[in-house]
Amino acid sequence: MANEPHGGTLKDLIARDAHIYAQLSQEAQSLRDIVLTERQLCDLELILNGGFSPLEGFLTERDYKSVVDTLRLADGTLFPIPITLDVSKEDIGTLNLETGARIVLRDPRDDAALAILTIEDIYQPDKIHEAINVFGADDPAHPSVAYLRNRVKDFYVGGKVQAVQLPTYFDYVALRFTPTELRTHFKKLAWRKVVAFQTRNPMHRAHRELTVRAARELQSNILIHPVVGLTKPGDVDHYTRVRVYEAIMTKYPNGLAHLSLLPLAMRMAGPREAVWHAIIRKNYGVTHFIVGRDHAGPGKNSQGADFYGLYDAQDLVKKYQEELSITMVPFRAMTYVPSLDEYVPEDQVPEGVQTLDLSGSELRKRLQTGASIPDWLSYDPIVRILRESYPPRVKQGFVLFLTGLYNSGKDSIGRALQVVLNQQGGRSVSLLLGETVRAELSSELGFSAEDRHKNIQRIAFVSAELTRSGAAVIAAPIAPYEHSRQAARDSVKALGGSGNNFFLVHVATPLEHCEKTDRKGVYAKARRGEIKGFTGIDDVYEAPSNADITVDITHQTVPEIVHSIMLLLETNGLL
Ligand code: PPS
Repeated sequence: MANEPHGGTLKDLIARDAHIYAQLSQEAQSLRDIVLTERQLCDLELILNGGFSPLEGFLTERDYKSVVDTLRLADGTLFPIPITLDVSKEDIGTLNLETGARIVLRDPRDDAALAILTIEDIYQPDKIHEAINVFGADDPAHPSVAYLRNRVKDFYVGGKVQAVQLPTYFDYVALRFTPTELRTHFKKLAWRKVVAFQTRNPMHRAHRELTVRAARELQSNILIHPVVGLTKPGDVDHYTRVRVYEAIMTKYPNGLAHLSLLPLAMRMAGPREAVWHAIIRKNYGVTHFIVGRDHAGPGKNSQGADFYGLYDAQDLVKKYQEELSITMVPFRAMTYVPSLDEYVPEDQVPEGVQTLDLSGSELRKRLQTGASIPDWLSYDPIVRILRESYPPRVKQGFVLFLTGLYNSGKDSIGRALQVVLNQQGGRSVSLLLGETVRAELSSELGFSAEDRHKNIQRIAFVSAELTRSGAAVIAAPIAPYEHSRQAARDSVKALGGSGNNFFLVHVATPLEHCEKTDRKGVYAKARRGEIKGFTGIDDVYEAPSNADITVDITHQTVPEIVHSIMLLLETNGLL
């Protein structure tokens, strides 16, 4: 039988309000609205589906203060994380927010009306106090403290919500179960004991062994319950992770385990978060919950120390074990013992026996270099999925951004590079010459400072998109301004590859040579004033201060230049 919900009743607001659906959606059309942030959307979904039972809305000031100070709602129910709806002072004015007002909460992705909130109060939180109490320190190295400081608006709106509908998803829909659906599923399969495994990372063999070991000890079934809402910045994206989870499910004995996705916005609040996770799992009908080492840990603080002790989360859950009425299954880190071909909790490894470990950063490095990943660590299909999403450097896209004066030789170098890279193979090669871009993308732009900047940002946008798809991009505009080139570098960097994928090549051929060899007579026209604001003549060219390589066709041949650029790519692991 599924576990009791937290507080005694599952607050499935969708089911509760289904009979007034037509009335609520009609009313929603005439109310003012708040378009939710991504995090508020995750929170609202779990309020609506009962995952946050006994909450029926966003915390009022009384509940908020009580949760922050005592880990309990004002009525004494354990609830360790404040679930709040933040708005700005301007929002309060323009939306006319006041006690008693009804307001629609909308999905930011499709504007769908999800719920109607009746405002009970509007209050100004003490964010520093919240940071210290909930996260342990007002330290912006903690992702949720940074979020609180930079993203959370200054006022909170408290009140209950009525449900219109759950957010619509297009990804992994069949794997998204609400608490009610999961409870029905457990009932159908006659699962009486279920141990849940929370994760925000790809799963490997250690996780499979850990969960099976727990099931064996408890004689239970397993719920793999990964977070697909918001996790720690820099985590593996959820698309990749879910493919990994689907692959690992095939490694469990048939009928032992079930995979369901949790649309939670994590706070990385360590011990408090572990208690919160336990409450959520209880609401999903789970009876046992695995808490491992450094559960929901945010990493290092600004002094380089851990925010929480490695087993603090286990201690706090233990403290509330009785009233949580979900049994914690504490786990030590697992380590591989080759002589047993088995993973064993680190505190149970027999004395003197050889063990093997491979750190997360070593695994990332091996993915990056394409080096082999041992069988004892993972499974082939999982490694394949990760390699697909995180291709090694030799498969990643990059941009060679050639900047220089008109007729500096950058077009000839660009064309030669295209041929050499095509000969090398392995990537599609795109050449974006200044004149091509001007004709195809920027035909309405002129040569004012503003238009030149716009032109470069268009090149940057296209280059970043191509790079993301693994192409080699050679761009060769004049690009006379440092800030435009820097913005282009930033656009490509924002893709977050595993190394540098943007190379600024300064074609520093002196103006005198560019002018002397200008067969088309463009410089001559500029000198005569027939072209105004011509780069190098009566408009500025800011020489790059941070070029990755500087070349000059008065000193080097085109093949020599191409060779030096290819060596730069090789040094960066791209060839
Ligand atoms: S920029 O500054 O990066 O946007 O310039 P770019 O897109 O590379 O364009 C260079 C081509 O435009 C012709 N042209 C000018 N260049 C510089 N300054 C002025 N005022 C100007 N007016 C026209 C220049 O001759 C290059 O032409 P192509 O077609 O490449 O020969």
